[in-house]
Amino acid sequence: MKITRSRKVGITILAILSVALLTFLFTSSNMVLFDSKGSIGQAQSSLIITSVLLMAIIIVPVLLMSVYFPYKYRHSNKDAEYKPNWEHSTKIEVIVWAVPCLIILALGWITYQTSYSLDPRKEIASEEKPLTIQVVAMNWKWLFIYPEQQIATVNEIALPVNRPVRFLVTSDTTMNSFFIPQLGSQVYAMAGMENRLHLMAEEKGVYRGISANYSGFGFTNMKFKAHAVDNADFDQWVQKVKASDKVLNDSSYDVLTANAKEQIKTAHPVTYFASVDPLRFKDIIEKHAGVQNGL
Ligand SMILES: [Cu+2]
Repeated sequence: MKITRSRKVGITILAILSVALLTFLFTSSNMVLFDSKGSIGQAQSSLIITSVLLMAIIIVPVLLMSVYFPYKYRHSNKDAEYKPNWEHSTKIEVIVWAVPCLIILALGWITYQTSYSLDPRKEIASEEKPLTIQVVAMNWKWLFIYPEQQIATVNEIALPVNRPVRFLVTSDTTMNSFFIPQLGSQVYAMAGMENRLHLMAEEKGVYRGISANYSGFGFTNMKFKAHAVDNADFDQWVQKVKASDKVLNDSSYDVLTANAKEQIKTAHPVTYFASVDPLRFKDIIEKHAGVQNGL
């Protein structure tokens, strides 16, 4: 078969476009997963890179050969060796079995190690005592309770840098996923149960928080900001929240549950609650506990 000239031009353009797209994707500053500001996130991005490079040991030569061999042994190339009866090469067999086996062993070992070392439930080793933040996914906003500080917020958190944070995550609605991409792992927020996630910010900054699991009409408004600040600024932020004239009690919680439809159009504004009942988080989980047990 002869490749027509116009087809050649088409293939060339396609190749150039793909390379351009890849270059754009890899240089765009929006690759937050590879621009991690947290200890967990850094370990995860290097895990992704290591795995891709390991797999590239096979993929890259195969891609090159799949272009090179058809080209070299094309019908019109009279110089290429022609061996219609050739059927076995021990050398090739050894390479095509040994290399992938070694790669799978390496990948398996790395995955085995990191599924323990990066377990979201595992506490981050640090001299600082972890800060606890209880996270509640609601329709369609995030409620955060700081049990030690006795405060609560909607759609905003602050956390001290270089201090581990223990997130206790649940949902008062359908399943969501709590995710601050620049700090690391996401974890599911599910009604009737508490999931745990340990993260630590290592650099000051404002990080985007999202739900990574589609949860209905107002999903797009389930966004929050995580402010990683130094200790003094964190205390100041707590004081700012404590100065609010709102408190989180049964009636204000009911308002949060009831105004869900408004969040289909607009995001719930950042809200501070100066106090919160200590058992609020437990009550939210227990409200749904029967559902989990199939009752
Ligand atoms: Cu689950």
